[in-house]
Amino acid sequence: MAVTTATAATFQAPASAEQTPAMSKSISSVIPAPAIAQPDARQAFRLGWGTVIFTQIGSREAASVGKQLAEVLRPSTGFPVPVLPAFVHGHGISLLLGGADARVGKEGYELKVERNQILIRANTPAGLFAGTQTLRQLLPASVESKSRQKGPWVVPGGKIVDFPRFGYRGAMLDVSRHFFSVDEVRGYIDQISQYKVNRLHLHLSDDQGWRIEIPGWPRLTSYGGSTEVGGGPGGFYTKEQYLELVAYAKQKYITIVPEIDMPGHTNAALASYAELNCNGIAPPLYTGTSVGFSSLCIDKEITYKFVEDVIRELAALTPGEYIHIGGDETHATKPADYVKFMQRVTPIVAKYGKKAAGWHEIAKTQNDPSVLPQYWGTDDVDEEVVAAAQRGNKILLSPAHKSYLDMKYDRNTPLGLTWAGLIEVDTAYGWNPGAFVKNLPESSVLGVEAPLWSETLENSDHIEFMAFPRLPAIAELGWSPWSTHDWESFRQRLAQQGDRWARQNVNFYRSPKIAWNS
Ligand code: TNX
Repeated sequence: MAVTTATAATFQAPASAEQTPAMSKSISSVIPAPAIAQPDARQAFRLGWGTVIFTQIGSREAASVGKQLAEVLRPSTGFPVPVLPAFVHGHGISLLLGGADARVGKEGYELKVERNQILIRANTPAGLFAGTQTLRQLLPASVESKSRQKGPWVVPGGKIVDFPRFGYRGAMLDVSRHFFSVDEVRGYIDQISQYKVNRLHLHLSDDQGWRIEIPGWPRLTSYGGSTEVGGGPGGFYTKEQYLELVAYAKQKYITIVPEIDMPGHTNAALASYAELNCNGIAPPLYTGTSVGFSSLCIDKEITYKFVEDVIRELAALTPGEYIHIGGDETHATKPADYVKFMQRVTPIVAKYGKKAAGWHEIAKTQNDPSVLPQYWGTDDVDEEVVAAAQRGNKILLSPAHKSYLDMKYDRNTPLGLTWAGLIEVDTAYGWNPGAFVKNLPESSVLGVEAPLWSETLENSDHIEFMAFPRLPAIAELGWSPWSTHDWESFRQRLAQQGDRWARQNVNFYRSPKIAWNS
């Protein structure tokens, strides 16, 4: 077994094959770095008019993965790229279920690139999808163009056996501070799915806006969703729109994790329903960016009727196992009340068949080992999180000074905040989730998540500028084995993404740390 460190230099162009720009890259030149990659300089596959995508007979999902791949390939190559059930193996790209290396597990895949065929094998359609994302990156960047481009369309030869280090590889989008439309969220899903991210956490409520319809509480959205930071019109998702997002994400093997932040960060709800306030008076809507001034009323029974109605609905809309109940920055809730609230609310999540995730402050409120604290601290010490792990809880890592995509890159970054520091792409890449929090063993780490808070972000251009190139750095920390971790290798592989983003119209930040290829 050859474990490469995914350096760009390992590939030698074969004497017999045509020299093309694509040939300067190796089968390991992708993000996230593959677990195991063996370049084979004697092999290379060239896409042509006759290239067919063959998909596992009888699997609708394999067919859908094949179709999604064809939809990337057709506009730029101009080739017809039919997608057919795999009765025959010809000159083509085969997506097959079963028969893969045992190590690939549930989300991994095996990819073989030979002169006559490309073969992706996996145990699940999710694995096939992951394999096709690798394949995209092995083609020239121009394959990402929406219009016809000149080939040749050469894929470097060799074999990959690939599988994730962590099961939870997340991105978070704050759709409360500024609202993002269904199309804007879809766009982000398209982008993050290319880096094998498998969770999208949506921060659906905060002081500035409530963004998801809840039966029986119509003012949450009609009033509570009617504005955003800066006083713009805000918005919200109807149940149908939200389910559309869930289904769209599912096609790309991403599970949406919904968050309703409570008991703090609740001004939008408190403004919508006076009865949720201890004094019975609804505060005005809020369009500023302060935090920590609002709280649900811990001693009122209606609070728990409200919370249960919300959790019941979120659970019904959620195929995944987690509902995120927030719990951060509750400066307007007395510490004892916070504990009381969480101890009452986490069992409601269980009642509807889900597990509770929460910002890491939740760790101090209970002993339930199914709760998932999300660590967002700015250093590597947290005794309460470590104590929770010792009781059996899994921990999700989002250290703010490393993984917060809303922090500025440097002092001149036009968007973003600075409270957790300046985060250039080498800082985002430079930490080991398995050994980051002191005394928190890798076995207790469920995975990583890169949050994108939107106080300063208003549209997809803004989202993209903050997420790229840092999101791929966090995605690699979540997927690739630590043995592949190497800044030099990463920065070379990252440089090759620039042209891909340009072709996809992704408004990325041209970090001066990277020698971009376009
Ligand atoms: C802290 S991180 C928050 C958010 C802000 C974010 C801005 C966390 C759990 N809470 O309310 O949007 O900082 O970076």
